[in-house]
Amino acid sequence: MSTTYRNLIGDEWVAAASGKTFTSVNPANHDEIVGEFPASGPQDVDAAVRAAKAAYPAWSMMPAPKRGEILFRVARLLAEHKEELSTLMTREMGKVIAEARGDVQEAIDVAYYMAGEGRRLFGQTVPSEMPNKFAMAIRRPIGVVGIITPWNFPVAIPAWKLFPALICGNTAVLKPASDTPACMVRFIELLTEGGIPAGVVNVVTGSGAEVGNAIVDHPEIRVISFTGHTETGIEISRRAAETLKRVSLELGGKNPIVIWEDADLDLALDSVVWSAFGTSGQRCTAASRIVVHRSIHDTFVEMLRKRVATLVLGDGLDPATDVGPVINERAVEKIASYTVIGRNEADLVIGGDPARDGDLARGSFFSPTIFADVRANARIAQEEIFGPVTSVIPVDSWEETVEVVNGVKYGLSTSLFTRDVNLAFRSIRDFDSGLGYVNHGTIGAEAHLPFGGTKATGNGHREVGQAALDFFSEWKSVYIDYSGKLQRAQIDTSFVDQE
Ligand code: UN1
Repeated sequence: MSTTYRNLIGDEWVAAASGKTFTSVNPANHDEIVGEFPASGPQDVDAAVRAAKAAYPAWSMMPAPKRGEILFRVARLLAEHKEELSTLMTREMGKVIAEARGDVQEAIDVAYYMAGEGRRLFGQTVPSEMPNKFAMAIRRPIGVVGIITPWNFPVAIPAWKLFPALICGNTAVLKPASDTPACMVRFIELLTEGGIPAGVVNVVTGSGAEVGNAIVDHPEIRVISFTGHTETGIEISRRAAETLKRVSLELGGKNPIVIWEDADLDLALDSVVWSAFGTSGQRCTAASRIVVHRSIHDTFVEMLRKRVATLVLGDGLDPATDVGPVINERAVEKIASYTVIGRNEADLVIGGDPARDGDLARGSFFSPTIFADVRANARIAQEEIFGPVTSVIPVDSWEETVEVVNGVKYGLSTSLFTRDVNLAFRSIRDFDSGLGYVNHGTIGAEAHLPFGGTKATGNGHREVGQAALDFFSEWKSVYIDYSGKLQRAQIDTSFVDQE
């Protein structure tokens, strides 16, 4: 089943200069090796940057609507290969097949959206302060961008970053997470089949220390877009400052679903289970805190326990599976270390341990876990666990709710279940986050609105939607004076003075 994959540099698929390799394995079955990949280093990154630089003049000069036409073709090709890519994703990353299809669909959606931007890429035109003078701002491409992506959305997140970068006229060097390189390589193969010219997109697989750092340090790369751990993001920011790169960071979350006493509890239950245990809790937007009015705490915890007890763990390709594996054994250990902490901080309702029964012993599984009666400042309610673990936190008032929601270092996604329209609007105003939901869980952002968060979730940038165009283009303000004489801005104010 295992395949040998290579880096894409210019128009060639090549091994690492060192000849070294690493493998990726199926997290549901460690005996299944998905592929063997180049363990690349700075030399490979440098070759990729040179290829991206060489491709830049032609790609950036191609009219944007034409770049868009290529992206339309790419979108259609991704749609044709949706099932194949989704199956590969489940084998390599573990998420259940329905979710893998959603991941690929998100890439298709972004491809269509950004393809359409080829005919817009709107700039600004404004009236000038002076007579007989024209003023406008246009978008320009920046150059070679570096894209470093995580394993939890191995196709959607590369698409979020790459398609806006391409439509703006940039060329790219991508590094996938070491757990999911096959998804990236297959995705990029389809892009080249769709007609993205050689060198416009380059892929280098390998470790963060070897490949990631070389991308961040490379003087010819002007922009870095990264999704991953907060500590890594801070380190990237620091390193990238040396070469004055523009950096977009999409980092952690500790996302709350608030369930008010008037909420539709059945709806809230469905949404909590989906937001907390979908993707085995390995989403930046996962609901890892369930903030409930104390009057319904015990009722809701019991509803949740009963439902979670029915969830079936297993291989994501099996249609009976509700919850797939976590990404690897290191993740199992990290999650287990938090459930040890949690047992001392709160009531364990269900789960709490790695799942090793029968076939599950072949992979990296963790039982869906609920803690109840959790204090808002407990470690399990403050730190990102990135697994199928959620904490139910009781509150007594709306003021306390706002304090609890905002009382974490992250600010990605927040949600409120209520029938009270006034509270709904208050939550949008008062919850400090980049995504706000009402009567909907914390996951499920769409491709054409900005995605990102406040505080330690990032450094203020947003992905997808129009916001992504701002990140991947440079503004140029243009003034055309057709008065035929010297007009001094801010000095020749006679127009105003005459009044
Ligand atoms: C993530 O949470 O890591 O909003 C990305 C969602 C998806 C993307 C999530 N569209 O759940």
